[in-house]
Amino acid sequence: MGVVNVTPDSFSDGGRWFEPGDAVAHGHRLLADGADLLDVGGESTRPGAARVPPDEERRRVLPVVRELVAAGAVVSVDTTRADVARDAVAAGAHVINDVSGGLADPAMYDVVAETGAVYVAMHWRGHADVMDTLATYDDVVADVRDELAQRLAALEAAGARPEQVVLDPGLGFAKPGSDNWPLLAHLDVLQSLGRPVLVGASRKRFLGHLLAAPDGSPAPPDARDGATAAITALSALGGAWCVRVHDVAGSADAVRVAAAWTAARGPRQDRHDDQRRPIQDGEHRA
Ligand code: PMM
Repeated sequence: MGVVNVTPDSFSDGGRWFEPGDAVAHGHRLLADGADLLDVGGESTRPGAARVPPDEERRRVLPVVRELVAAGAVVSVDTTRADVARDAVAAGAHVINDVSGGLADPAMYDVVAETGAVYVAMHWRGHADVMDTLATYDDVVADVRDELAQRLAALEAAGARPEQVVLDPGLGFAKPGSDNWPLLAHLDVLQSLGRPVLVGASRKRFLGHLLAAPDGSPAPPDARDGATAAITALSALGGAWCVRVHDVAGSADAVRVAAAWTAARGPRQDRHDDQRRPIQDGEHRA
């Protein structure tokens, strides 16, 4: 999933594709780089960000969704607002990507049920202005799993089909740096809920801290793409359904590496078994 942020203030690429024409051109570049899905968002979720009025969010995302869909792209809309999600699906979006998992807008699950769109339910505890104060966990992996299980149950209660739902641990959302690694290392725990998992690690703060300079200053967002691609490879090996990234080319390569790696494991095991089997009469072994 390639990120198309139509915002003036997203943390890593704010303002670069704020004009609809620039956003559409960026979407085309991401498709050429190997994206299967384009995620169009009009509201920054960076820590501390203020909310965008609904009409402004609509004005930002709908023309871009419409144009990319018309060009044949599979598009998701990154929104926490039910009305924006409904309008984006009417404009051709296939996926609703809701970083609040439905907690920001009580009408969201009705839109999911009524449209039948794929719905990404991300783990979330509060809007960007307060999320850093809500980051207390007993066991971050078990707590995120349990809170996502509640979202899944609430979606079903609202009439959505479980097959519509993709789950996301919400890396960096109400999660300090150290809490992100156990979530990545235990994707299987989220997968135990029976739904595909999406990973959104791209260029996030915890990678800036991992790659900090000797004086402790975090690596800037655009210096985090190598680490992002490494997480893509590991997520693919861990069974993730999708990664949401800014630099699609690096992650598409990482997915190819993971696929080649996985493909090489099975036959090698067979060959070992084959080598251990006693030679039969008339058999030649390489
Ligand atoms: N992260 C951001 C925005 N949208 N959606 C999902 N499903 N998962 C995420 O982790 C996620 C998201 C924040 O990153 P950005 O400001 O670069 O878009």
